[in-house]
Amino acid sequence: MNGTNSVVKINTKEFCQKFPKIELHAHLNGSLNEDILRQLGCSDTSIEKYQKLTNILNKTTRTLEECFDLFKVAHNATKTQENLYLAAQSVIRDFDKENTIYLELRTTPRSEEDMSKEEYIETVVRAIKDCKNVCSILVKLILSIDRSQDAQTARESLDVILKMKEKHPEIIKGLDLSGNPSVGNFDVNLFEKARRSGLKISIHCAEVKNDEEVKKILEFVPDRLGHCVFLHPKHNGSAENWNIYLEKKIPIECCLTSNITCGIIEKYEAHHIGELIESKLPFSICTDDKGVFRTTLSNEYEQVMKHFDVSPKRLYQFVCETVKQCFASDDEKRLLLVQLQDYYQRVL
Ligand code: 6MZ
Repeated sequence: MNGTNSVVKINTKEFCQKFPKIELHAHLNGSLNEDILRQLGCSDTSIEKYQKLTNILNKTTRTLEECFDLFKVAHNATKTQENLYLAAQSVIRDFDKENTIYLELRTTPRSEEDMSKEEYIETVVRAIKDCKNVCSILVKLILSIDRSQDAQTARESLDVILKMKEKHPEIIKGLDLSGNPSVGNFDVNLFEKARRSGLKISIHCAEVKNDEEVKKILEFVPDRLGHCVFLHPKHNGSAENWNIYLEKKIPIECCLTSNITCGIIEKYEAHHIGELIESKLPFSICTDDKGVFRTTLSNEYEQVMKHFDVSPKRLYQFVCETVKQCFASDDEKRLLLVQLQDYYQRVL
């Protein structure tokens, strides 16, 4: 496959498997597959429940509530520090095995009977640090605020997150707003405080149609946005919000299989990543919840190549652009680019 005008046919699946990939939007508990859940001691009955629930995702009509019910199974399996540690490590290893060179893992700190929110974060940080001994992937952590939390709980969560960020500034890089998009709202004050404290911000945006909230989020200008399904006017977004977006050009984390499986986009070809590619707007290709939606990062890259006629060289250019959107340090970004360039010279 040497030369830019190469006409040699490639096996897209294999190519995407080997390609050095970047993942910017992966929820820890949503990334757990059935094998990991079994290893964590999930009983056959709860695995069956998980399978039954994931089957819901194959129905043509399903509600977002049904999709969000799935996370409860994983949450039950990660209630102890020991299981949470194993879960985080296995997710990192999965991404490493499929040649992901950089991962921003995100998770919502929970307090459980035997684990405080602080211990939750400490456990995930430990898993990330320990993975350095066995994996070559670079991993950073984004902590999430669940939008269904009441204001007081969200403020308390942020205080814990900021305290832990002071302790592990080389790992904890960002704050995310996630959770069922039909519940709760975006509290700008909370995110302004986080930004002042040096955290980068990524916010789930326009996963359901809610023009008023989308406007508030865009005017806050987060570092990145998740999903943005109902943002482009072609996808029922308001013209006003699209114009604000065009001024800011905030990178969008695109999760194709997730959006299709949740029933908010009909098929891959209809995904708004098509408009982003066409208008040269910044984006990244991500999995969201590879366990729940039964996907891999290689598969997401493959679907983009197949459905949007993306050549290997174009994919390489997209991923180099994605490096700029990472919450890593400038030195780390330079190293990621070197890894990509090295791959380009050897293979493309
Ligand atoms: C919004 C989502 C999500 O944090 O327990 N989450 N929030 N939209 C989505 N699209 C489908 N997918 C996952 O991982 C699971 C949690 O991530 C959020 C939800 O709050 C879910 O409970 P953690 O590791």
